Amino acid sequence: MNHLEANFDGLVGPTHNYAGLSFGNVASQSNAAAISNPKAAALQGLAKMKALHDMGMTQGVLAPQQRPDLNVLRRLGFSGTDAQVLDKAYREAPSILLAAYSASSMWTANAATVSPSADSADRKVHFTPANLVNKFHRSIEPDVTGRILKATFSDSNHFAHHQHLPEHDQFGDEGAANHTRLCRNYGEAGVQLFVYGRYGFDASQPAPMKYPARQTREASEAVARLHQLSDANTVYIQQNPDVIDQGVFHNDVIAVGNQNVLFYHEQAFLNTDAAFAEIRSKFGDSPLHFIRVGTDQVSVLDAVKSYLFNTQILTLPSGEMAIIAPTECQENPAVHAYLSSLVTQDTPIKQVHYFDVKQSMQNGGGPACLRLRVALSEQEKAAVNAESLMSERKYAELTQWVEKHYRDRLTADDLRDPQMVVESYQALDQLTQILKLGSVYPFQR
Ligand code: SUG
Repeated sequence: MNHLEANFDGLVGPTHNYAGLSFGNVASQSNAAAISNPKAAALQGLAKMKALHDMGMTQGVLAPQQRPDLNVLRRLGFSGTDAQVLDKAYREAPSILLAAYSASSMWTANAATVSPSADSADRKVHFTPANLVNKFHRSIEPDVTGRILKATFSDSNHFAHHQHLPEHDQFGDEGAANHTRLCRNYGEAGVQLFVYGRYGFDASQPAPMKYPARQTREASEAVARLHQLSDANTVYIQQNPDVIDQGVFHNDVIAVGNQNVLFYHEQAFLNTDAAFAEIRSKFGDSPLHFIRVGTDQVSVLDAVKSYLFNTQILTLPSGEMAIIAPTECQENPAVHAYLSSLVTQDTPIKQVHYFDVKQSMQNGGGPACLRLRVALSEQEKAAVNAESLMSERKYAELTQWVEKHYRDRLTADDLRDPQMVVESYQALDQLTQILKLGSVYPFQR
């Protein structure tokens, strides 16, 4: 039976803005208060989805969250009509208002961890939404994420959904941003790499000094248990705390894997040799490519600025691998030189395609942040909500929907406008019809 890896990208929501909410994420902090363009952001994301569809990939789309989240504002004591809630929050606690408006669910690499059926004991595809507890604006995502995932992958014969992990920093979980899977073919059992930034329960272990480590080892272990993975197909690796302190807030900012390729910066991990030996022994006998980028080739600073490792590595229908990179990689001389030479070397990666996702990049989200990978058999793919899959028609519908509902300029001041709530909820209500998701949003219940 044929197996494939689908990418489910997050559709950028109508309230996309730059709020500087993510301490430790350099781009988010340096673009705080910049003027955003939600329409351009959503169209950039859709153009990438459509391009991957046109390359013969299976491409899906995940709906954004309901924003602003007025329920969380009410829970925090802002009362009255919607307009009063917004106005009070704007005047008394603008940072909280910004958090309630964040369109951060676009970065679906953080939506959940997904394990394919080939690795799980019950032969189902497992999903655990990430609790994202390290950042308030993201910690309000997992319930609705769970609903969207259940509506998209609803067939319980094939898909198993878990509740997000308990909401505490000791179980901080950021989903697939710290998880990658190596395998020979998508349908064969593989090795799932869980990369953690620190231990939640053992303060004597190494940890970053300046910026937070969002993912804990204990969270990764819990997800592996829930997904019924065996020791033979899991490897845990600690992220190098020094690179977290240089702005590598998720492992997918410094390493990315696909099938038998692990593309990584030499400073990405702690105890790299031991971890790689374990990967080799669990992977089995066939060729495995560890593509190491040295600091002399690309510095950590350039990797963070260009998002060289926040690229997608795709296996195209021809069997060749391609890198999907942001245009920032083209603009950075060291990174561009590296990528141009990479495709001429003896590795499976033979193509590089550059995409403009600048609206997302300015908040620290590259091509790989925007997608959640789901490896599927043909049968499992047939069980996915068909309206969530990209096609010529779906692309046209979604583009029109964005053109109709989205603003092309948003500042922090605009967020006190009650009309934003009306506009955003109307757009989302229509989206659930386009994607045939049912009532996934609290305002629809
Ligand atoms: O969680 N940025 C996101 C970016 C997530 C990127 N994801 C991966 N690397 N997988 C974050 O830091 C910024 C929001 C703001 O500042 O407006 C933000 O949430």
